[in-house]
Amino acid sequence: MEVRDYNLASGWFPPERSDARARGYCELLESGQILFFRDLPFHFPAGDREFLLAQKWTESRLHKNVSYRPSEDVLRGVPGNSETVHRLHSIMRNYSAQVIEFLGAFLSPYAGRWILDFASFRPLEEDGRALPLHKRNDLLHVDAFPSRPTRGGRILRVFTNLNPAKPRVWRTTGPFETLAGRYAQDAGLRKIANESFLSRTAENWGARLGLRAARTPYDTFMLRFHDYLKENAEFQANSPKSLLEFPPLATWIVFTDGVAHAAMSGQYAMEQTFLIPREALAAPQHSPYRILENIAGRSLVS
Ligand SMILES: O=C(O)CCC(=O)C(=O)O
Ligand SMILES: [Fe+2]
Repeated sequence: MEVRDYNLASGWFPPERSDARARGYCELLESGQILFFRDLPFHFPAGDREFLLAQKWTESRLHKNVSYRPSEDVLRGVPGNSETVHRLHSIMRNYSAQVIEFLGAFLSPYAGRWILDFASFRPLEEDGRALPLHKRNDLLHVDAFPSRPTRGGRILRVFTNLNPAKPRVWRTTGPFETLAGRYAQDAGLRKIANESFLSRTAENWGARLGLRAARTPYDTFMLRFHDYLKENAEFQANSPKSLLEFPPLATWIVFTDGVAHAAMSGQYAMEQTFLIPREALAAPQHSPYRILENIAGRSLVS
C-alpha cells in the first residue's frame, strides 16, 4: 500500500492539468493507492467547521453517523427539526457540492459518469466505540453497501479530517488480489458464483418490483466478504498492517472496496461517496470484480 502526497506548495492542483494526468490519478486509485492532500483541496468555511465541532454528539442520538443524500437533498441520522438541524443540513449540502465540484475536476474522467452516493459526518471518537461486530470500524474490511449494489462498479470515497488537533488513524493491509487469493474461497466465493439463476431471480424479486437495484453474484459476495473479514480473528490478528495517520484538515481519496481498511481512532470526519460504474473504470483489471472473476473462473456481474 502506498500513499501519494499531493501537498503542493502552490495548492492542490497539478501545474499542467490535463485529462491524461487525471486519468493517471484514476488508475493509481483503482490500483489501490490512496491519494492524500495535506491541505483542504476545496472550500470549507471555518465557521461551518467550528459549528460541527461545537455541537454535543452522542452515540444514542445518532444512527451511526449523520448522513446526507445529495441527489435527494435529504439529511438522516439526527433527530429533531431544530435550527441546529437546519444549519447542519445546509453545511452538509454545501460540503457535498464542494467535493463534487473538486472531484469532477481532479478526476475528470469519472465526472458525470458516477452515481452520487451519500455523504456523512462522523462526529464520534472511533477509539473504543461500542458497535456490533459487523458495524465496527476498527476491524479491517472492504466496503459493500447492502442497499446499493454496484454490479461490479466501484466505491470511491473522499474523507476529510475536521479535527483541528488530532489525526484520524487508519490501518490498511495488502492488495485486494492477495486478500482475495487467500480468503475469497473460504468466504464462499464458489458457492455464490455457482448459485442458480432461479435463486438469484427470487433474491431479486424486490428489484424486479422496482424496490431496489438487482444484486449480482459480485454484490452478494462483497457483502459476505465484508462480514467474513470482520469475523475472521486470524485475519485480523495476522494480516500485514500499515498504520496511516491523516493529520488535521487532511483529505484523502480511496477505493474502499479494494483497499481493506480500519479506522482506529479520530473524531470529526466528513466523507462523500461516489459509485463508479464498471464502464467508467480506467483500470478494470484491478477491480475486485475482475480479480474475483479470475479466481471463480466465471462472470460474476451478469
Ligand atoms: O470513518 C472512517 O474513517 C472509516 C470508517 C469505515 O471504514 C467506513 O465508514 O466504511
Ligand atoms: Fe469501511
